[in-house]
Order: sequence, then C-alpha cells, then structure tokens
Amino acid sequence: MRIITLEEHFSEPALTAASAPVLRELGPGFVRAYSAAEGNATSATAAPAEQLEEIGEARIADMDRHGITTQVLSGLWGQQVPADVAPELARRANDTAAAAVAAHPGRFAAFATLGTAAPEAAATELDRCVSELGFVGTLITGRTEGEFLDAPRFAPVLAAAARLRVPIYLHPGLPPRAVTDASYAGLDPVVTARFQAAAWGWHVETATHFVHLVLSGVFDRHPELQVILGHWGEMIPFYLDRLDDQLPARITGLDRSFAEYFRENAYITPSGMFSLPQLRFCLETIGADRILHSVDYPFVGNDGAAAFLTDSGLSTEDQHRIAHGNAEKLLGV
Ligand code: GRE
Ligand code: ZN
Repeated sequence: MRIITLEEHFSEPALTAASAPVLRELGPGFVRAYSAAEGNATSATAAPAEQLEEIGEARIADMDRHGITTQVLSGLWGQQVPADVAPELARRANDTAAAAVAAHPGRFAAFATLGTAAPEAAATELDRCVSELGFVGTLITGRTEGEFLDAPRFAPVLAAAARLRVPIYLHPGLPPRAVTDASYAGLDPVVTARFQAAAWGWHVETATHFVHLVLSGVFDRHPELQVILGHWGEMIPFYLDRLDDQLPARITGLDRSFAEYFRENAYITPSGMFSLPQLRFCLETIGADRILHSVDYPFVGNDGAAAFLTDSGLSTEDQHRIAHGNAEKLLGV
C-alpha cells in the first residue's frame, strides 16, 4: 500500500537560526526543553538537528524500512522569522526542498515555507513554489507577530493559496508570551516549556487559530480553501457539536454552520498520535474522506505508521483513502 505522510519536517539551518530569538522570547525554555543534547529527549519530542537537516539517502532508507512511500517535506518556523530576512530565508529553504524533491521524484513532495512577516513577498513565494517548483501547499507554524492568518495583512497569502488551489497545513506554534505568562508559567522550567508547547498550549493555539479563521469569514471569502490540521484536528472534532451549538449562523452571520466549515474546508492527520480510539472517533464524526496520514518525522519515528493502518480493522477501502487516496486527490501527488 502506498503511504504518503504529510507532516514531515526538515530544517534549513539559516532559517532555523533566524527564528531562534523569537522562539526564545515566546517560550523561554522551549528550545532547551526539546533538546536531545541536554538530555530532555522523549520519544515524541526531540529530534537531533542532523535528522532535520538530512533530506536524502538516509531519510529514504528509514522510509523504506518502515513502508513510507512519500514524505511531504515542510520547514518549521517561517512565521517566526523577522520581516527583513524572511523572504530571502524562505526562498533558500524552498530551494533546498525543491532540490530534494527533484533528486528523489516520487519519494518527496513539498509544502512551501513562507516568511509571512513580509506578506506580499510570502504570497509571491507561494506562487513561485507551486507554479515553478511543483510544491503542493504550505505549512504555517502558528501566529506571525502575534496575529492569526485572517489578519488583513495576510489577505494576499490566503488569496494565493485559494487561487493556486493548494491547502494550508496549520501546524502548531507557541502561544503569545502573555498567554504563557498567564496560563503556563510558574512550574519547573522544563514542565512550563512543554505545557505551553507540544503537551497542550500549542494545540489550544492551533484550534483557536482555525476557529478564528472560520469566525472571521475566511471560508466565506474563499469557499474552496482547504486547511489541514494535525493531531486529529487539534481537539476540534471532539468539540464540533459544542461549537455548532454555541456558534450558529444566526449568531456568527456566516454562510454555513461551524460543522459545515469543518467538514468542507478541513482535513485532519494523526501527527504520529497513533491512537485507535481517536481514529475511530474521527472516522465517525469527520469521515474517511477527510483523514490523511502523517508521522511528524523526525519528532516521531516512522516505525508505527504503516502498522497503525494495517492493524486498524478498517476496511481496505478506508485504509487506502487515508494512506494515499485522499492525499493524491488533494495534493495531486
Ligand atoms: C513538531 O513539529 O510537531 C514538534 C516540534 C518540536 C518539538 C515537538 C514537536 O517542532 O512535536
Ligand atoms: Zn510537526
């Protein structure tokens, strides 16, 4: 069975370095809390820089060992790069990804890294990546300078994604510092850093980001725009009835109900959370046509991805939809 995974990261060292001051300001212990070098590694949360930077034979050998056919590559933290260097560094990250895709056709595809602090340049770069380099969308790591993607300054980026008919993978990012200080601070520094990030805080952030896009009318302006959410939809499937109940069209003034936006404008992936109860719940609430596969490599290992589907008890048709069919349709890979 062909397996396409959609949240598979690489790092362009210059861009990673340029984002570090913003990440440190948002999360004082964030970089250290996930550092393998400082002994803070856990299975799902630390990846050595070498694994992030390697997008060639070694990565493909690991994919081969674990039955992964195609990784959609994405860089992290484009949103946290300052505007003056963002366009140049995003371009460099995308050229790196494009070279890996060209060197290994069929094994890699790519989501564009965008320096959204410079929105016009980011929209132009998305166009270049899709039209010239064959990229299949973009991956966005949370807020840019405190703002969600529906802020007016990012309208060109949303318009470009809609016009090019490519999805936006809405990946977690750190909450604003005021939120962390109010909600997550005051514990052991490593505990605080993880509480505000991959344990909880950035999933709340990502859910809020998507709900904000809906409520601000993004999908009324761009009815075809598709957003991909990791971590089984960042808790939203579990709250779908509640959101629908509390935010009916009568209150929001939107064209559709919240659940309609979720079922018509969102796809979800596991991000390496290989939990059968969550898969079954999402199948019942969202349906097999809107579930895609993802590992979150190298933060999670490739080893569990294939067996998760083949041991799931799902029909062969549903396994194929989730493993590759839905991604082939959505991304054209
Ligand atoms: C991720 O991309 O999902 C990630 C990080 C850093 C730490 C943990 C994690 O980027 O899951
Ligand atoms: Zn990730």
